[in-house]
Amino acid sequence: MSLPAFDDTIAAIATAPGDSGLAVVRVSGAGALACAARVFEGAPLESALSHTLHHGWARGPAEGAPRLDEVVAAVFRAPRSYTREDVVEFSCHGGRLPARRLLAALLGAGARLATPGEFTLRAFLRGRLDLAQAEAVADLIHAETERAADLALAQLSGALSKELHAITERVRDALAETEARVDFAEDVGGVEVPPHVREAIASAAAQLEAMLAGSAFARAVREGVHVPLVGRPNAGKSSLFNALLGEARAIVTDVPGTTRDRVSEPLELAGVRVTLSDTAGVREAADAIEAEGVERALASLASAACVLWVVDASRALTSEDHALAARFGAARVLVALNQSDRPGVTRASEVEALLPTALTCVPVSAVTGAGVDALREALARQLGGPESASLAGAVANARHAEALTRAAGALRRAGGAAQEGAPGEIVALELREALAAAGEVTGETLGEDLLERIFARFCIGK
Ligand SMILES: Nc1nc2c(ncn2[C@@H]2O[C@H](COP(=O)(O)OP(=O)(O)OP(=O)(O)O)[C@@H](O)[C@H]2O)c(=O)[nH]1
Ligand SMILES: [Mg+2]
Repeated sequence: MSLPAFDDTIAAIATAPGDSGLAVVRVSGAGALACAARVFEGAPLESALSHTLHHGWARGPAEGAPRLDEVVAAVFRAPRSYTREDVVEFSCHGGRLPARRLLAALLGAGARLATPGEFTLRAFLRGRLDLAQAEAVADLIHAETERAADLALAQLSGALSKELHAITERVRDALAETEARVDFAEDVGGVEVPPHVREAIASAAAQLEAMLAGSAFARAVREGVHVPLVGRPNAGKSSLFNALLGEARAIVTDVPGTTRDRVSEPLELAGVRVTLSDTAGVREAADAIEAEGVERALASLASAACVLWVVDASRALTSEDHALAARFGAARVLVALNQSDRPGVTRASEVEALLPTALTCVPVSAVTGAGVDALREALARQLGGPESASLAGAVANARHAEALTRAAGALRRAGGAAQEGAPGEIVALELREALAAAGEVTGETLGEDLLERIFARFCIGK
């Protein structure tokens, strides 16, 4: 597969199907105005000025074809359009048929059906957006929290690109100066990298690393996180799950081993979409069904960035708690010291002693509701971001984080080599590698297959 040729004219429905007041069908390409004119009964679109609206009727392209809908055509002439090509956007009626009939008419008039994301791909290929901005379009469409939408909008308006550009410009300057010294070694006195260039490299690396430091929370905002509730049978996981959600979603009984299957529900915390899962109590299972549930509970630990460990503080810790604590791995652990309405037996310090990393323990009662708000707040803090943290310029995308980590690594190696007095060629090699990696974010250096994969995430019509 290769990128679609982009000198032809494409059309697609830009709005979601279903009952709605309006739908939008758009056409883009050198032939967009001619194609739109063939299905439009109204003012002559081919001679219409840019940024004008025209009321009229959509109809089939054949001579004498009947009207299909009453529409408004918006004309955008290149390069002042979303794709930088000639574009016509028809607003027609919503519902199942009007937009589909209009699209069929446009295809009959010579347009090709656009591939997913092709309008935005064209905007990227024609230089209206860089790749990080184009990806933000899909992020904005898929955003499920206000904060995720704000993050996508900041990236769309170029906040990330601008920060990166400032860094890569410094690296480019350092590279130019290093290469000049290599090329004219005799004239400028030796091929070693001078101190001010070394400093520029080190500070560019530090800036990239600072951007990456905030990336875990930005990714949580963009992608959402999965938080399983785990613990011994009867600790009160299902009760606490229900209390956190504010509804009686999972079955609660006093029989240990009540929960078998994993039950998941979404919850929004600090602008992050959290998928909370209630799981089976971990113990030596009594039957095959429970054993499968315990297996699933343990499996949920593997993919979780954060775990809510529910401990019944009215009972002593057992070897099962020790065994469970050993399974947490790299996940951040938040402890709910549940059943705090009953006389306490297990103290926070005993639980903390089970894990090598620092823990936050919050006393709660799933039955009285005491401490549940504090637990919600602790979980929000655990997800990484203070409520007020600015996400402008944040690295929210795993692909970006990976590329920038490589760029920072190459800069560190360049700085190290320069420090040791290595020849300028070696330093230049690493600097070029850093620029190539950073360029993958903005799309300056990217293969076609990767572009295809990125734009395949889009919906048709975007
Ligand atoms: N007093 C008191 N009882 C609680 C509290 N939380 C849960 N319980 C009771 O403890 C029993 C077990 O609660 P569940 O929520 O089903 O416990 P679980 O951890 O989901 O248990 P399994 O699904 O068997 O692993 C029920 O009778 C609850 O009413 C609490 O904070 N205080
Ligand atoms: Mg349960």
